[in-house]
Amino acid sequence: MTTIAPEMVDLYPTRQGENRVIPRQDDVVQGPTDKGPLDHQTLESFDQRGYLTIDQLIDGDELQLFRNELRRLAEDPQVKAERRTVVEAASNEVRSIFDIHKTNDVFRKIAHDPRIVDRARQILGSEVYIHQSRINYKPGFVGKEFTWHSDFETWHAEDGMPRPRAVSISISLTDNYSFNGPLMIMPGSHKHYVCAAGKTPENNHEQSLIMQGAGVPDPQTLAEFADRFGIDVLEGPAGGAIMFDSNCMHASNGNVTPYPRSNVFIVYNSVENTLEEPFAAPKRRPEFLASRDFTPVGS
Ligand code: 6CS
Ligand code: FE
Repeated sequence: MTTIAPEMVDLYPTRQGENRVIPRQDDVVQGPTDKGPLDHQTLESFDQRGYLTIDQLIDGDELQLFRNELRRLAEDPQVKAERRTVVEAASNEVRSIFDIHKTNDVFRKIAHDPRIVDRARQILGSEVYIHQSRINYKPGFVGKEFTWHSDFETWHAEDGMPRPRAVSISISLTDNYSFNGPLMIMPGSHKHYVCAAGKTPENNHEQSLIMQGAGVPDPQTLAEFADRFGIDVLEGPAGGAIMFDSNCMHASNGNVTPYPRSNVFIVYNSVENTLEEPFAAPKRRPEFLASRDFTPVGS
């Protein structure tokens, strides 16, 4: 009997033609409303808006520990020279450091913290593993923007993530003001998937992590989305966190103020949604961007 490799069915085709918008084909909340830290109302809001906020997830001492670690890493020339460290184009200041849940004890601990993982399990309705982690610095004066995009569109096209059954958390390590480049989300946009135009260049991540090109929706689609969904600006004090669906349309402006906007960003993917081969890219991205260790957190 011949076994046929399971067809890679592409439910979310992108970077294969013109821009078009299709409906999301997966439920947003896949877990139970009566088992887990999130109550029915919070889950309902997450389903509708695509995100939820957690006030003061980390307290003063933990926050200071993270900030000290953030500074130590940014000043370590060895870390700066690694491939998983991305620097700002003009200033050469550190923009992001990836894979911190695997390489750093301080951030490994928070990535496995039940206060986060239990929320992710409940939203995704399964055990979860960590797809990606990063610290974003967005330094004062020179922190550049992250243009509008859906993370899932990139993870589908370039990492082979089949469905949008992943959730990210952004933990603020500095105060997020309206003026220093806070996260912006179009609430409700996660229920629509933008099939982007264009093709994924070879080694796209070497460029996209500084300024994303492939996968960014066209201005007309973004304008229609902004008119339809509005734009929420996620201001809030350091220590707070935002959990958002992998397909939310989101962005953040550059930072010309003296006040950095730093955060820890961790992505939890369902163990029932593990990576296949890239759906629209010449080859896989490095594992510091897309882990292929699907071991469930906490096992
Ligand atoms: O390419 C990625 O995986 C990363 N890019 C952005 C702008 N957000 C998600 C993710 O960290
Ligand atoms: Fe993103």
